[in-house]
Amino acid sequence: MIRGALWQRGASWRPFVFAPQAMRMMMIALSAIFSLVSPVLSREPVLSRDNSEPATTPPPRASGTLRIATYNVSFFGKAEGDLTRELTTPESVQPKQIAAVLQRVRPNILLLNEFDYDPRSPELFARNYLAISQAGGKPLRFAHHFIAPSNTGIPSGFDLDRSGSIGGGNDALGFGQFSGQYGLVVFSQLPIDNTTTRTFRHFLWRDMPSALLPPDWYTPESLAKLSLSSKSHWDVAIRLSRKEILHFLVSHPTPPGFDGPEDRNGRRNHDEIRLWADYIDPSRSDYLRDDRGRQGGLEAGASFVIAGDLNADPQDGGSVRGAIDQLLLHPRVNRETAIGDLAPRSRGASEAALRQGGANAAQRGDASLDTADFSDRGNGVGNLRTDYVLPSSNLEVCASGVFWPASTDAEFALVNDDVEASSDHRLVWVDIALSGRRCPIRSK
Ligand SMILES: [Ca+2]
Ligand SMILES: [Ca+2]
Ligand SMILES: [Ca+2]
Repeated sequence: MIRGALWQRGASWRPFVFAPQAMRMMMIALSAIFSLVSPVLSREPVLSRDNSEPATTPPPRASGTLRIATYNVSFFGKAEGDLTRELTTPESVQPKQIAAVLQRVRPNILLLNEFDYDPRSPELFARNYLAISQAGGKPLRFAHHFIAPSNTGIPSGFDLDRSGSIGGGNDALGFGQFSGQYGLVVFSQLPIDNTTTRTFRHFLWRDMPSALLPPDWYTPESLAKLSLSSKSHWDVAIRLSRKEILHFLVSHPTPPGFDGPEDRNGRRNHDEIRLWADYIDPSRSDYLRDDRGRQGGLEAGASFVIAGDLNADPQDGGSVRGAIDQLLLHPRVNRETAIGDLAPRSRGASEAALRQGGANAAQRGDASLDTADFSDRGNGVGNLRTDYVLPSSNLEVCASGVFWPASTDAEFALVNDDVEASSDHRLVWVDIALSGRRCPIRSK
């Protein structure tokens, strides 16, 4: 009954409607792959599926398009070096599951959030997990990556949370138990131009005009130290051709909770999102200064994709009202992908909200847009849309989706639900047409 209703809804919003024949072939192939070669699927997911439903695993991207993804992978350890040690062997369950998801979606450009900072870790993950077939997937290779330090866990030297003592995660420049916890990394199959790439780790919150700083909370001395970015903000310059750059604008603003009535984290989350809203607006970006001292933002006409776990849902959860609308309603952001027909969705998210109930039942947002499976009980906020891939309005978007399998899909074993298998977030992907190329014809 419920499945039927979901499919009715699903049929109207899928960006692609596949020919039933091709769809069936794909589902049959997928079933075969999963039943034959799948050590990670030993949890015996329910395999009986209605073959007319869209697959969680997206179709291969069309030629002349580029697939861009963001994924909060929850790769954080309890202490410095934990993740690096884990990635040194190819046997750890969580990275195997994450790599299995990535091998299904097969992005060309990828941001991972919550990836503890260590310059050695990206290569270890690439070599020991992505380059090895996981659950029947094809190995996935990225020739390039970008990683840089994060503010998380770096002591500020001030009592930022006003607990009465100095020390611990809440008094760090960004919340974290050790330096670089919850960092980020970008993987790319296209070259990264390191000279053009910019970072905004050191930019001070107080230096943002009309910053939303909590009134009477921070001392002037602490504000002279407190960065706006809780991790870092990077403009990673991806080289599409000799002349063309795609600016991959990545970040991971602090979650809006874990504070008091002063809402210092909610306010910082708002302004961390605002950094990109200002950066892409030449009339508002003059004040920005990157870590190498270069002033200003992105020139008009540049192509960009904003990506990351931005910790803000347009309708539900605890972020400052309008925080994410700074980007979703920004004139330079592709509106169809932000709030229109091409906003990334999944049938699995709708199904999860219904099945899990609790806080989800009282929410206002469209559950099919959710990207994070948060707690639904007690004070839990329920499932939210927190992860975004937002191309600029001058880019043509061909397709999009969220890798969120329904409980009846074979891929369900790859994601957290009642069992912690991989991450509490889901991968979000968007396909864009390369310049001079058009999207394949879409049927609606
Ligand atoms: Ca403190
Ligand atoms: Ca949930
Ligand atoms: Ca929701």
